[in-house]
Amino acid sequence: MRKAIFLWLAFVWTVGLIAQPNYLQEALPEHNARMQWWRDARFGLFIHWGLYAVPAGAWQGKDYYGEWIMEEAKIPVKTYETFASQFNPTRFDADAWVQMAKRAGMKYIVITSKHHDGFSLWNSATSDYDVADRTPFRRDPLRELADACQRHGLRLCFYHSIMDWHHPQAKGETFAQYREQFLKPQLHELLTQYGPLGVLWFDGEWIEEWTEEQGRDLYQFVRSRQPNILINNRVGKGRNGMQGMTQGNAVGDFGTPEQEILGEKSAVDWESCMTMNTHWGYNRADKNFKKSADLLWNLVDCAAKGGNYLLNVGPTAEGLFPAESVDILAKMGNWMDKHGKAIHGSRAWVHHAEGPNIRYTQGTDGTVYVFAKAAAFDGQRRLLLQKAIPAVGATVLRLTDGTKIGWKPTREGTVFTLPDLPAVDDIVVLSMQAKPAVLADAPTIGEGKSVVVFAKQTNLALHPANARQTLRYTLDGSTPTVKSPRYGRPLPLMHSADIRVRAYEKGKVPSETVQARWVSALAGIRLQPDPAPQYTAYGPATLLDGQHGTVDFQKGNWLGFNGKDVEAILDFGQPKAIQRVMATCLRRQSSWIFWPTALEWATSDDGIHWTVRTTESLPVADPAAADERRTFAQPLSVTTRYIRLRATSIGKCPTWHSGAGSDSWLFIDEVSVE
Ligand code: FHN
Repeated sequence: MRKAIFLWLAFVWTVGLIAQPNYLQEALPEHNARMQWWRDARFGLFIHWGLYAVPAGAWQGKDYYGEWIMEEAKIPVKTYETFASQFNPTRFDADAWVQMAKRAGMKYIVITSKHHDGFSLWNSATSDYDVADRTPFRRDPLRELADACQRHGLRLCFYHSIMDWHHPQAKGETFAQYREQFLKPQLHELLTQYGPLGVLWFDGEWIEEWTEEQGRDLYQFVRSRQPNILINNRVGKGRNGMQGMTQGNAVGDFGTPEQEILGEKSAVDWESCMTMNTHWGYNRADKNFKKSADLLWNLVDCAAKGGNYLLNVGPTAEGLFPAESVDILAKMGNWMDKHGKAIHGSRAWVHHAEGPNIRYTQGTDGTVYVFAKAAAFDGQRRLLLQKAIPAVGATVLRLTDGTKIGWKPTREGTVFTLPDLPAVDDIVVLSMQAKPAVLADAPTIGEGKSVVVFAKQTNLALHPANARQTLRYTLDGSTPTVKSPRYGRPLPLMHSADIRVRAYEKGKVPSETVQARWVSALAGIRLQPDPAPQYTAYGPATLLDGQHGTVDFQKGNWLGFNGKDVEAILDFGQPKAIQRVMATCLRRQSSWIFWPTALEWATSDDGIHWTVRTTESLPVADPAAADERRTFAQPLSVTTRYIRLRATSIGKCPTWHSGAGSDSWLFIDEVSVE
């Protein structure tokens, strides 16, 4: 009899394994159905909560840590574990948290079930390093959140770290045991005991023990327990760094840009996650909170580009949202109360933007929504749109109060007139039935390069997309209008120019503005290695274009190198007397960008035989270092035809850093001489 039962169970288990669908081969209709709620949601709350809230960012006289405090402050495991006895969030109220999120217009909550520190924020049967066994709190906050989300109609999701600093087997040769005997059993608990989950949001996948293959296996594992759950692209190894989008056919249902928003619209699902201040976990000293108006614009920008916005709160060890976060959520909710229908359920429209201050979305009923910052208006009450053409007789409404908005077609586009001036932080939203304007095709500047370096003088040729076009241009970086100079024949250039060109064509809206920077430089440049694909700006000429990148490094104008030294050779074409050499580098450690350890300058008359003239050692990276762009200058009185700069990268992120052991970044711009 026993044998028969065993054979039956073995048969059932085997059939179960064989019968498991391959969730990686999901048909598009099924995939779209599964993504639907998430695409409609557009807006979610991220919560980083755990033992790190006890020190609240402060340790041994420094107060700049966050959820990485154990690693960055090198707190021994046994010492860190003592935080558990101090974790007693008696003021935790799951309903209050969920209602604040709901009131803000958020549709899902992603909370850290386990962050890198290995502490489980639920009553885990797999580990006693959890909130139920190690803290005076003893309750199960994830259970209470699951119930509260059920009551208030939000989706509960879990952030779960693959990397684990606490589990003794979670590295090296024993990693497989950690994965099979700890990571998966814990996920099984979360997937079978807290009801239907919206998303499993993996993180910490960058460790060398983790592979794409293990990610695909884990994806199947999770989906086999909750077939309708969504899983981000950090389950595997396909994430493109902080830019977050999936490379190749790597596993995961959506991309995860972090602390940044895609520059363009994407037809691929993606979600930008961001902090309200500068820390994910609670930091008592961090009062650097963003304005609610800016966070709302981030949400609008994400929705316009077809993405979601996951905005983070780091609760205190008492179980409270910081007062600033409560205030921000309330202010965002006030705006979402009136304008949420332009976000929730929306999708990207044919045109997602019109300049920096106007965005578009489209509702499922076809309604076009226009989001306009106060800066989009002409200082009066008028707004000019070129990319949306209201249907004849269309009623245009301002969502704030349902006011009907007057509009009229003009040669430049459609002019909308508000009854009153928008306030400086307003985001005005108009709804209308409209069709996308047909833009004139964009012209080309020269050979289409966005930066051109020329010596002394050159001719600037502008090319229309077709013979019906008239080109209007500027050379000072301003946006061309019908009143700007009309292009006729190649323009002689003796100085650097910020070129902007628009094409005008009868029956069409003027083209997008095409721009390029033509630099009258003293030198040609050779660079090795090539910069990383995502940080090539305008190629090597970027180093000579006279424009410095900023700390907000995604805005281009930096050349980024991942884990590599850099060599740049300037050729003046003939011997040149110089006095000083300079190079500008970026430090932004939260994005794994560090200054080089040294800058070496050499000269040569033939580009083959070099004389090292000077070597400058740069400040050593340390956790307290603030973001900074700095130009490093060295006196160098010499007459030479060639200058060579060698920048030595730190190579790997330092041991105290969140990316410890991973390739660091070296960002460089503006190699110049005087
Ligand atoms: O190391 C984590 C960090 O602590 C935080 O959780 C962010 C949020 O997505 N993810 C990792 C850094 O990329």
